[in-house]
Amino acid sequence: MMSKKDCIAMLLAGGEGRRLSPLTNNLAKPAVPFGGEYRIIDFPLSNCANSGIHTVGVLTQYASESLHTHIGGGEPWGLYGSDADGVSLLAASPEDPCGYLGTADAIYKNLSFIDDHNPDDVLILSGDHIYSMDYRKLRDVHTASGADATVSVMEVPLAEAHRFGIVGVDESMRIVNFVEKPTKPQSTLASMGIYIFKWSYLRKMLIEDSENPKSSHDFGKDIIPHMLRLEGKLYAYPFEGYWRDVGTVDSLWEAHMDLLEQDMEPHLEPDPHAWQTYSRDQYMGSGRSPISRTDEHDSSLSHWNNAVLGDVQRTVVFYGVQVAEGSVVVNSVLMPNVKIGRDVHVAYAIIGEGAIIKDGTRIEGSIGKIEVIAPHAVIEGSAFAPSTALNIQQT
Ligand code: ADQ
Ligand code: ADP
Repeated sequence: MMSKKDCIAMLLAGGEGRRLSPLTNNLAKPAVPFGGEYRIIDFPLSNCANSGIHTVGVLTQYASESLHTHIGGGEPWGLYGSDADGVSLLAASPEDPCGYLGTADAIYKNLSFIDDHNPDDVLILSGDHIYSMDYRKLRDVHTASGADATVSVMEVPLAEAHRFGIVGVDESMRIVNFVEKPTKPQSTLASMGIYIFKWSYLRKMLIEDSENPKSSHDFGKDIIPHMLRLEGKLYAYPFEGYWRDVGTVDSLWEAHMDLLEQDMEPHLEPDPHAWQTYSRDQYMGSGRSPISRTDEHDSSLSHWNNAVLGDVQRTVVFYGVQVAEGSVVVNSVLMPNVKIGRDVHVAYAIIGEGAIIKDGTRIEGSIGKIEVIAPHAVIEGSAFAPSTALNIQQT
């Protein structure tokens, strides 16, 4: 056994990401590009680094190579070093035909990894959230209340509440009820899917869950409701910063548009000097400047090494992007190395990494129905019609 740890993090990154399709056709959801120079998983990994959590297990399964390549030895986040510290990639065993059955099963199948570190507490994180959070504050509240588990929560719009686990609390913030993704939500206080558990308690819950043939082995569907049935000490921690689950195309687009709102409160990185978001591309010294707001194009974010000759407005432009003359791009996201020809019109769309949009193409989505172009697709035609009607060649 290695030396005893106060707290380690387990980062769930194995979901298939069907709701982000086609961006996740060959890519794990946490490896999807975000914000001009990052991948989604850079946010929880940077939060660990900034919160002094140096031992992180990353549970991968679907399209795991894309994540393994990105994370490597954890160097960009400073999460490397001795055997006891750093990032460990914990892929579902290829010999196991079932793989990780659910989020709780993924942790259960790595009991011995956690036991080796012998932590007091285990932080369970998701690979598809954009936020900056100091996990030390969550842990302080968890320790002070003596809880078995503490769930980070925040208010969400009523129209979105059905996408989340919805919690009810008493005046001491103890959780008294929890419904996973209710069809008719009774409240708007949502679980962020970020939990801290006493390891001795979680260990017991996971073993019980593994023995239950009716369980789907998921934290939201099974573990949290089971804890409440057993009257476990489950508390809520109200988070007040910026946080978004970007598991759907619309929420991924909205989080990009949030980046363009300079005055929005709360903002993603309140103090960029105190809180750094790290990424492999920066670490590799790609020669790219940090993302910056372009003056001439109203409220767009862009890298200097793009060739943007067309009119690009309210759009996040990743590196290596080309937009030829006569083209208009508004309210959109152009992922790395997108090439847009002449006289193209793009609105309310996410254009996947390396896609080629030929001269004269029109791609137009709307709020609530964002158009998505698959990575490396070659597109010509009109997207007033559904995207399936486009002439799409996969390269
Ligand atoms: P969801 O977001 O639906 O709800 P889900 O996407 O299933 O949760 O899982 C969260 C994370 O676990 C994702 O990063 C995903 O990639 C990963 N994951 C999924 N299945 C996995 C598996 N078999 N092995 C490894 N990793 C896996 C959860 C909670 C809700 C809460 C929302 C907040 O269940 O209660 O409101 O998060 O976003
Ligand atoms: P995805 O659902 O995009 O494939 P994950 O693989 O991470 O992403 O799985 C998330 C969980 O949410 C799965 O258990 C899936 O069954 C469930 N789910 C899928 N679509 C929806 C939806 N529209 N609303 C709520 N939950 C969903």
